[in-house]
Amino acid sequence: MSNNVICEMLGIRYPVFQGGMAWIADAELAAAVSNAGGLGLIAAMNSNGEQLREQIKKAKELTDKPFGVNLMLMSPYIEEAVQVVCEEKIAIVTTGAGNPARFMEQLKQANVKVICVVASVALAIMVERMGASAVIAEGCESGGHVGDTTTMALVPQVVDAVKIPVIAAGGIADGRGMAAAYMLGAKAVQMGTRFLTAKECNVHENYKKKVLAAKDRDTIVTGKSLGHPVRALKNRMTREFQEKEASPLTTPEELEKMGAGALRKAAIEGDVKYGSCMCGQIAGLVNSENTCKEIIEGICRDAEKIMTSCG
Ligand code: TUI
Repeated sequence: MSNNVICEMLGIRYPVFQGGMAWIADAELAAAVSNAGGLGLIAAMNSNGEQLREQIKKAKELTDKPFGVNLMLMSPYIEEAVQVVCEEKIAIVTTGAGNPARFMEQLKQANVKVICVVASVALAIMVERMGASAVIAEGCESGGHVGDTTTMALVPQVVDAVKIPVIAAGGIADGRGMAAAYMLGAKAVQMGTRFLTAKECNVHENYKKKVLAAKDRDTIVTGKSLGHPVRALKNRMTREFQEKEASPLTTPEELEKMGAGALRKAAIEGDVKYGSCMCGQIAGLVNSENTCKEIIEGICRDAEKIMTSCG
């Protein structure tokens, strides 16, 4: 992808970001994506300051290509994570699940390029003013914490509202999705679900198998009543959560307790019945386990082919 504004800004070969999936996006996955020419990201969510530093050190050993850290703004360790990112001279950070305002100064001072995940035009405009280098417009097709606007509707509206480059996320897993994102004005794509089944992804085998077997209507959003809606594969956990959420007898504390630790349970322990298998709506399209190199090269090749034949 020559002359791509995101590739030039970040020093990467292909305009493909790997989502910062909590409990899943570790140094090995990030390095594999970066070695394949995309932008790998370590999820800071998993770890406190020292654990994050360890992951960063490991990624530096595994790749000499640029990689980044994803800061989950609701994380209890967020302050430590920002500090470690600055100390370790990480060049690129993505932020998600909130407004990054209180960390922008510190990150910019440390020369970190900040790329914010936004689910609305208003936040895109706000982070551009605060000095974000780009925004990731993430539609509600995504897995995990979601907003309420689709990728198809969100991306062109964000593109029109800001001057910084826009990366599209949510519902993209192949060359057709990438080409569609370009048509909407995005300059790059971010994928989570597709990399969840990558050979180099260390997520528990049960979780991977469940994603590979998933069909189009197999995900559901729960947690709206708590103010943090989460998309995951339907299972015992989401059904019970849904029932409890619909009952006037359930307190928010009870629901929070059900959700706490559920992602770890699925991703690390492999409990795909009672754990939370966060996953995007595009899972039905993800049917094979591939290396990060195969995924990235395949998608970029297919997107180019489609766009050339469009004329
Ligand atoms: O952050 C994500 N996806 C995530 S975070 C996560 S960890 C988690 N675990 C349990 C419960 C909740 C979270 C799993 N998946 N994606 C990026 C993203 N950011 N999607 C939507 C947003 C977003 C939403 C609102 C960004 C900003 C925002 O702004 C609100 C505000 O304060 O203006």
